[in-house]
Amino acid sequence: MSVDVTVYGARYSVYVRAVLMALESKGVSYDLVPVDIFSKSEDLDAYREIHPFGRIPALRHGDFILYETAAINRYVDEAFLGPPLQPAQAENRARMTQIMSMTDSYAYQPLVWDVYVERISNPKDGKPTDEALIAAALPKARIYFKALHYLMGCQAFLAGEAPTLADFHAAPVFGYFLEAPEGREVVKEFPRVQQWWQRISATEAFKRAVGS
Ligand SMILES: N[C@@H](CCC(=O)N[C@@H](CS)C(=O)NCC(=O)O)C(=O)O
Repeated sequence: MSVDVTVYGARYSVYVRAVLMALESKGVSYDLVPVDIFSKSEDLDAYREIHPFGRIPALRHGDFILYETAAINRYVDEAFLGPPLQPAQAENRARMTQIMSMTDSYAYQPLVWDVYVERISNPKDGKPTDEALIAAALPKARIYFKALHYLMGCQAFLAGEAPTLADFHAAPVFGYFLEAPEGREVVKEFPRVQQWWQRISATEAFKRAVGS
């Protein structure tokens, strides 16, 4: 579908990846306009006209500008044709929202920043690793995985039998966490969650979003 859609951000961001997964799943074409949050603050001044908090992503569809990933992805699902990305049934829809919020509140910081950044990204950049941060993050990761294990039950995806916005929120966070050896070890304790990861990471939407 050729429409006037722009995503502002960088492909390395888990939240940008979540939005790209939604757009890819809907078959919506988009331009990715680079915004590097690690650049000097002055470089971000123009971008703050779009996103006053200076975070990525933001989305523009024609004249309509939107930021906050959960809002963007709901809009993408509702504004464009393509397979539904939110469950029709109220309970599953609530689960989807719950898992998106859990991922923001309890998983993003420990899995991405405390484990991935400390174990993988810092050494690559010649920075020291804070082992205490990693050690403190792993029990938090276990709580998150245990909750996902129970919430997803025997369904193929986190909030039903087809991928939803919950999967798009969680998958990029998993992708980074699993680069760390500790991450791979922890996930082995949760076979249902591990099987989900194999399913979601094999989707074209995920592969295109991460640029593989
Ligand atoms: N609540 C925001 C979070 C977005 C977010 O934190 N993005 C990160 C990159 S993954 C960012 O822009 N960080 C820049 C910063 O913390 O200054 C959303 O849902 O879009």
